[in-house]
Amino acid sequence: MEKEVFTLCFMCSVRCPIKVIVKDGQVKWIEGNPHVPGMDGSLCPRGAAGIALLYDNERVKSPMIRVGERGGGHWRKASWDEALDYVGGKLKGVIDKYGGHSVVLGERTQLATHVSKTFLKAIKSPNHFTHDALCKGSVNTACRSLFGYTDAQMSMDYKNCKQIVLYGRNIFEAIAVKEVNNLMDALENGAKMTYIDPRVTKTATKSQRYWMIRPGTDLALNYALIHVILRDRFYDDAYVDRWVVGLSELQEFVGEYTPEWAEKETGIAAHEIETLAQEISQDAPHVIFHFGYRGANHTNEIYMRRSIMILNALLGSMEAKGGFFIKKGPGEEGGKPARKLTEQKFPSIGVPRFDKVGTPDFPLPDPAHGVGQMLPFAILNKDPYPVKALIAYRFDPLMSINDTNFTKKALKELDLIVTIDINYSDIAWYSDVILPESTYLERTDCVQQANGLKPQMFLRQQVVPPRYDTREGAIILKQVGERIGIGDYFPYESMEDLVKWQLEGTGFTREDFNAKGSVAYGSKKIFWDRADGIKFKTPSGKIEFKSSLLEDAGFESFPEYEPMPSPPEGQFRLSTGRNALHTHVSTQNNPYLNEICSENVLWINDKKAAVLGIKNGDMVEVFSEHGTGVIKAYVTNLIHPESVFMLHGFGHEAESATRSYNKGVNDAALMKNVSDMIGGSPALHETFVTVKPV
Ligand SMILES: Nc1nc2c(c(=O)[nH]1)N[C@H]1C(S)=C(S)[C@@H](COP(=O)(O)OP(=O)(O)OC[C@H]3O[C@@H](n4cnc5c(=O)[nH]c(N)nc54)[C@H](O)[C@@H]3O)O[C@H]1N2
Ligand SMILES: Nc1nc2c(c(=O)[nH]1)N[C@H]1C(S)=C(S)[C@@H](COP(=O)(O)OP(=O)(O)OC[C@H]3O[C@@H](n4cnc5c(=O)[nH]c(N)nc54)[C@H](O)[C@@H]3O)O[C@H]1N2
Ligand code: SF4
Ligand SMILES: [Mo]
Repeated sequence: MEKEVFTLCFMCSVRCPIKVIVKDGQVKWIEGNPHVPGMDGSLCPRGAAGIALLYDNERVKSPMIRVGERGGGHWRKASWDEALDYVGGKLKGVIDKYGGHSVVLGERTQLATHVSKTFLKAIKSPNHFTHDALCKGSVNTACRSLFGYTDAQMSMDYKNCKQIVLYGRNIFEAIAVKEVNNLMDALENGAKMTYIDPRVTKTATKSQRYWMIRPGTDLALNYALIHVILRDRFYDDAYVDRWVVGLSELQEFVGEYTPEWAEKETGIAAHEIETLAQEISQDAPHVIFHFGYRGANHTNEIYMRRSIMILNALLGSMEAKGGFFIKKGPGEEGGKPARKLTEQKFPSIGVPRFDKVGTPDFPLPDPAHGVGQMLPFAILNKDPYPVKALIAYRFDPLMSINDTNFTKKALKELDLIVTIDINYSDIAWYSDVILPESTYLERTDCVQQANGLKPQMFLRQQVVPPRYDTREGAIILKQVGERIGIGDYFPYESMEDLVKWQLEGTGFTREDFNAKGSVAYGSKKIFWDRADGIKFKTPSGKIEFKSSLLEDAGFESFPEYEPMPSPPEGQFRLSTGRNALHTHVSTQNNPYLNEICSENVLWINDKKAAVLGIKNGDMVEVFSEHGTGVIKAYVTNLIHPESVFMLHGFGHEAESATRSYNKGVNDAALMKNVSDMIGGSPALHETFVTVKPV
């Protein structure tokens, strides 16, 4: 018997809508949901490898309780009752002794995030954090400082853009399928792409203009672009007049940042900067200066991300066709969003967060996400109070927070580490208990509220029953909750119950999702009127170049540019990123993907390599003051001489994941744990490394 199920991919967090074909109980085929514009039946390589995840026999197959030393790799199988009782008992002990706030839950934002937040609120812990700060916290803060919306509340109309500028936004390798398809359509219709990166990526090869920028100097480039646009009055006068606060301050500030000045800092010719400014303003407002997906590079990241959005604002691209738009929610169509468990009443908390977000020490990062990389500091310094238990839910602090040795040292201090994962991740390997979740093809999940030009809801629905003794995350947390006396906050017995509860009052039913996997609140695309109808959420109701968010917290709107240091002789600035074949730290053990890409290599400039006596394919030692690794060199002229690059997510330590164990190098083990202390992102590209032949 054959059936078709419409659901959502989860080989990465993009959650592309997919169609899955099941024959005789086996998943045979996955493709992009043909009912969803922009998917067009397509998938990325990771999405196609979802079948290999389902049938991977190296997943975590039942609850596991550690025996012996933490990280020693000795486990015993446990029943769910035993594992849940064990976790409940330990958690209760920690909460009774140190208070609910000594428990931290870190997760990759996902559909059941409202369930985890509920769990923490119920135990009076403010300490929920997501991956967001580690990925793009400074983009989030930059957007709030200008528009009053987070980056996640905004998006881009790729399909209709006429020019797009990408700052290391490697869109054709760091993939979201709809974005790729829509941008390809735009390019086929004559749109122009400018790509800026110290490394020639696949996206660089598809662009009309590529600039091999000196690493870390994008802000200087943008100040020069802004300089030209203001000097030559290329900006959209009427739009800026209506919507912008602080133009004259900006004008005065960028006066000294000429293209000739920027050429010296960035290595990009002044006349090229002039040409881009002129050319792109002719296509305004149908232009996108992309604010970046991963905005976690340097300690001044918030200002770099602000500079990108200032360029968009000057050319009037907010709420323009082919520009940026603010995502519209169901309220725009008179509808109601899906319910969340966090709408319940909770006891008040009364202590600050472990990362001090929201206090004068760290006022601006988004408290809805927190700043995860502060966890090792909070644990080791017992500041603001002792943290004693960690629940890692679809998140791996050992590979995703920089300076793995330092993070490990901190985690040693904890009384309890519980991991909810599908794989033997490094954090699972380092935990006390692993509670295995069913994979996305095996579970129904919470409703996805998908705001956009057209507000919609999507549903991840179970395609096949779990192959092993695994459960859904929202059920696991409820069952732990029942053991510590907070069960009443989880008013459901199954995921089907929870979905029905979420849909109450929306006017839609569970059955409405069967035909296409989604429901829509209306049929038209909603753009607000650019002349007078844009609802910015800043205190002024305008785009704040001169930002009240920053200035009220004691920070400048326009800080002077500080030159980016070149690495000392013999060293390189280490940078990191993705390719199309892997998701962060998750997929390296996937049988299909591992077969095509099983280890990372170190990109190094050919001239620099020659001086060091390194040939293509040689094994090299790469080290920083934090860690060391041995990796294969990829010697090429496709990378700037100051930079070396490695893919993120390799060098796994979990031995049970045999295909990825000890393959390649973990970038996080080399990088230092420093942050943009205004915006909230870690500064992933602030580490210099030495490279030596072995
Ligand atoms: N050094 C360095 N650090 C980085 C980055 C970098 O490039 N270099 N990138 C940063 C960025 S941009 C991001 S977004 C973060 C990402 O950081 P993470 O969120 O930690 O990384 P992921 O690989 O997305 O997922 C982590 C875990 O989720 C598990 N998982 C996958 N699917 C499921 C599921 O269905 N259920 C459950 N319970 N678990 C599942 C995986 O097995 C994996 O262990 O890392 C950031 N940190
Ligand atoms: N296949 C795949 N796709 C993904 C993901 C995945 O794990 N795998 N993850 C998703 C997530 S969570 C994220 S955050 C995005 C990340 O998406 P992106 O931000 O587009 O991609 P990264 O691969 O992190 O790439 C960073 C790029 O920045 C370049 N770079 C380094 N230094 C500089 C510099 O100083 N200036 C400039 N302009 N560029 C520089 C690097 O060479 C690299 O090519 O991808 C998303 N899509
Ligand atoms: S981008 Fe690829 S892996 Fe991510 S959800 Fe879409 S198809 Fe799945
Ligand atoms: Mo990310």
